[in-house]
Amino acid sequence: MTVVSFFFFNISSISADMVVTSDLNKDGKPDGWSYINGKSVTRQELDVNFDGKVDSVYIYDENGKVAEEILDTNYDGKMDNWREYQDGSLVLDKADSNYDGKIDVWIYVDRDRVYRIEKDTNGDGKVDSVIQY
Ligand SMILES: [Ca+2]
Ligand SMILES: [Ca+2]
Ligand SMILES: [Ca+2]
Ligand SMILES: [Ca+2]
Repeated sequence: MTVVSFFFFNISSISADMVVTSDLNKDGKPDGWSYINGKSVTRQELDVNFDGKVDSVYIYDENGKVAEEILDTNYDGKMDNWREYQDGSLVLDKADSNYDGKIDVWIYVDRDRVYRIEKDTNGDGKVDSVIQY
């Protein structure tokens, strides 16, 4: 009896917070991972170019809207674009435009309008160019 109840305890804890994988190109290898907490998807990871490395991560808020996107836009295995959303709207787009591992462009958005762009043009990690709209 003890063994059986322990088994059921494990099953319920898995279904409360589980990962569902998908295989979009049907090559037998997973390329999509959905993290589900209760009934809502909290996070999705995708391997868009099917090279075995996750290149797109989507994090969802409690209303099911995208809260954050993390992308590997040149598919080198390192993330280079971070987009933050508030209530489903883009507010900050951070990019590593030269793919050296350091963020060098910050784009601030308010109601679909870019109002500020900051850049680190010499790669020292500090903002040295600001454009304000
Ligand atoms: Ca696949
Ligand atoms: Ca990939
Ligand atoms: Ca990259
Ligand atoms: Ca950079």
